[in-house]
Amino acid sequence: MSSTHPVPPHWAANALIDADGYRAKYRRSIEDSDAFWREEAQRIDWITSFDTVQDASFDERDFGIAWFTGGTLNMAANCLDRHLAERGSQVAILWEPDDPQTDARRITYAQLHRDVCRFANLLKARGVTKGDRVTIYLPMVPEAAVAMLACARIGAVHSVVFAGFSPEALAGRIEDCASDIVITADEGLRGGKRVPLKANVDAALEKASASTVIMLRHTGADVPMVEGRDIDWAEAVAGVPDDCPAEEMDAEDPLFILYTSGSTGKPKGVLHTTGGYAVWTSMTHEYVFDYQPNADGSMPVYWCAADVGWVTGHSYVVYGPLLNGATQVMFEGVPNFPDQSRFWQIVDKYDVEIFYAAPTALRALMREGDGYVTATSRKSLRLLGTVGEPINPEAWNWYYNVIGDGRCPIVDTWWQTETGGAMITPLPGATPLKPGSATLPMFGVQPALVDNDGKELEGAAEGALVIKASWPGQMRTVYGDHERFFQTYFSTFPGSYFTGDGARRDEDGYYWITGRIDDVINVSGHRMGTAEVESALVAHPSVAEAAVVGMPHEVKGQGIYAYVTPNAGVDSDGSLRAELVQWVRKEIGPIATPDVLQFAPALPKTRSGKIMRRILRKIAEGDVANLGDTSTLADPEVVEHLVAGRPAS
Ligand code: 6R9
Repeated sequence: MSSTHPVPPHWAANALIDADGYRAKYRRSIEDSDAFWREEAQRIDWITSFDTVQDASFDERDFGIAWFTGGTLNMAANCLDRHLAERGSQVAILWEPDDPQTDARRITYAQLHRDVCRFANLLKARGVTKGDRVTIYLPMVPEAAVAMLACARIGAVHSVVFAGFSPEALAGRIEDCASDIVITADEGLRGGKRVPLKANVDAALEKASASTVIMLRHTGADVPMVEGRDIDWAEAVAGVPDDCPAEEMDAEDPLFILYTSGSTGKPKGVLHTTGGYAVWTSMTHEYVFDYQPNADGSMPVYWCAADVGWVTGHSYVVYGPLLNGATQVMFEGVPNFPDQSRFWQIVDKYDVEIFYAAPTALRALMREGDGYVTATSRKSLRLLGTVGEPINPEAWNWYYNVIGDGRCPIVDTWWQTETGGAMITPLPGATPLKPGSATLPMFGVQPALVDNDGKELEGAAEGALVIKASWPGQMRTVYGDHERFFQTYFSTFPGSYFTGDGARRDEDGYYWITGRIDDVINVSGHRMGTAEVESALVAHPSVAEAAVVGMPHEVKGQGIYAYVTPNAGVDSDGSLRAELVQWVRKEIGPIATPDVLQFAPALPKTRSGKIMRRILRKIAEGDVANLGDTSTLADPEVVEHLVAGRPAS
C-alpha cells in the first residue's frame, strides 16, 4: 500500500482552509446546508437576490432540481465587469501558441471585457437573442473564451464542440440543439499540424443547417467563404460598438449545453444553468486550487491544460478562474511539441504556480524519461492537479517527485460533465494525500457506495458511487429530453444520482475511483460511449454487427477494443481493418480510433440475444482464463473462436 503524504506545514498555515476548517465547513455544508450556501452565494454579484436556496428532489414523484430561485445575475458580468475597477489592467489570459516561435498574447480583463462586448453586439446584429443556441467549434485561442462569454452576456446558450470532432459529430450536435449559428476558425494548430476547422464546418452544414458562420482568421489559410452565410470575425467586429449591457438572467436560465457520451444512444446535451453553476465553479476553483492573492497582492499564475471543448475547460479555464479574477495560461498546443519539455518550458516562461492536467498526458511524458523535465526549473510550481481518469500510483509518484520535486501537493479531482465541478478532491491545506485516491468530498457533496440492490454500504467498502443530494453545480436536464435525464441518472438507484463510476472507500473514509461501471470507456480522459463506436461501425456497408469494449492501455488509461462481424461474403483479410479504423475516425473523430479491431464470425450472445460484454471485456483484457460462467450462451463455441482469433497487440 502506498504511503500517506501529510499536509506540508506551510500549506496548513497559509491555505484558505486547513484540516479543522475542512471538517467544520463540511459538516455545516450538510447539516446547515441552506445557511452554508446562502453565504457561499455571496461570492456572486446578484442583480436581484434569490428567495430560495434550493428546491431539489431526486424522487420520481416530485423530481426537479433548482438552486437560488428568484435570483437574477449575468455570468459574463460576474467574470468581467465586476473586476474592471480593481483589475482592469491585470492579465486575465496569457496565451501561448502551438509554435513557440509565434507571438504569445497577453489579454487584460479590460481587453477581454471589450472583446466580449463587441462580439456580443455582433451576435445580436446577426439575430441571436436570449435562449438561442450557438455552436462554438474553435481551437484553444482566447476567442473561444470571448465567444462563450459573449453568449453568456446576451443570454444565448453556447454549445462548444471539441475541435477534434469530425464533421459528422459536429453536424449531429448542431442539429440536436437546433443551433442556427456556428463560430469557428479557418484552421486550428496542434503540434504543428493544421486542423481544417472551416472545411469541417462546411461539411457539417451539408447535413445540418445554420444561417450564419462566423470565422476567426487564425492561420490565414485560404478558405472558401459562402456568400451571405459566412462572415469574417475581425471584419465583422470592426466598428461594432463595445458597449453591450449584460442581460439579466434568472438563476435557472440555461448557460450552456455540452454534449457527452453515455452508455446508450447518441451523446446527450448536458445542460447547466447560471446561478448554481456560477457559485459552484467559483467556490470549487477557489478552495481546490487555494486560489488567493500572493503576499505581494498579485494573483498566482494558474494553468489548466484542458481544452475548452471539454467540461474541464468550461469550469476551470473559462468560468471558475475568471469569476475569481485569476491570471491564467491558455495553451493552444500539445505536451510534446516541439519536444517533450514543452509543458515545463511554459511553466518556467510564465512562472506558473498552479498546474492542472490529465493523467494521460503525464503518463505519455513519463515514458520519455526524466531528462525532458529536469532540463527545466519548475521552481515556480506550488500546486499540481489532475482530472479526467484515475491516476495510477506510479504516475502520481512521478508527478509528485519529478515534476513537483517532492514539494507540491497534488489535488486529484474527481468529477464529471454532469457535476459541473470538483466533487471528491483533496484541499491542499487540509487533506493528507494518498497516491491514487481522490480523497474526500467537497463541501455540500454527499457521496455513498451502494451494492447491486441499491443498499447503502457502510465503512470501508466497494460499490457503485452515488450522490445522495443535490449540489448547486449539478446538471439540470438532458437538452430536449428530460425523461432521459431522469432515466439515465436517477432510476438505477432511486433517490440518488448515479455517477456511472465504481469506487472503494477505505478505513479513513477516502474514496478511490475504480472507473466506469457502465458502457462508457475513458480514453485519455475523454469519455466515449461504446454504443457510439458500435453504431459508427455498423454504419459501414461491410459490417453486420459490432461490439466495443474498453481494454487496459498504458498511456491512454483505456483503449478501444472493437469486435466486428463482417457481412456474409465480405473479405476481412484485405484492407478492411484499416478502412474501418479510418471510418470510425471520420464518423466520430480521432479520439474514437479503435486500438484493436478483431474480426469475429459471431459475437457471444445469451439465448435472448443480448451480447455478453463481460466476456468480450475479459478477452480484450487478455484474461481468457477467467471468462466466468458461459453456460447461458446460446453458442459457447463462439467464445473459443474469439479467444483463438485475438490479435497480438
Ligand atoms: C471532469 C471530467 C467523467 C468521468 C468520471 C470518471 C472519470 C474524472 C477522475 C475520474 C478517477 C478522477 N474521472 N476525474 N476518475 N479519478 N480524478 O473528466 O468529466 O469528461 O464527463 O468524465 O471521468 O470515470 O465519471 P467527464
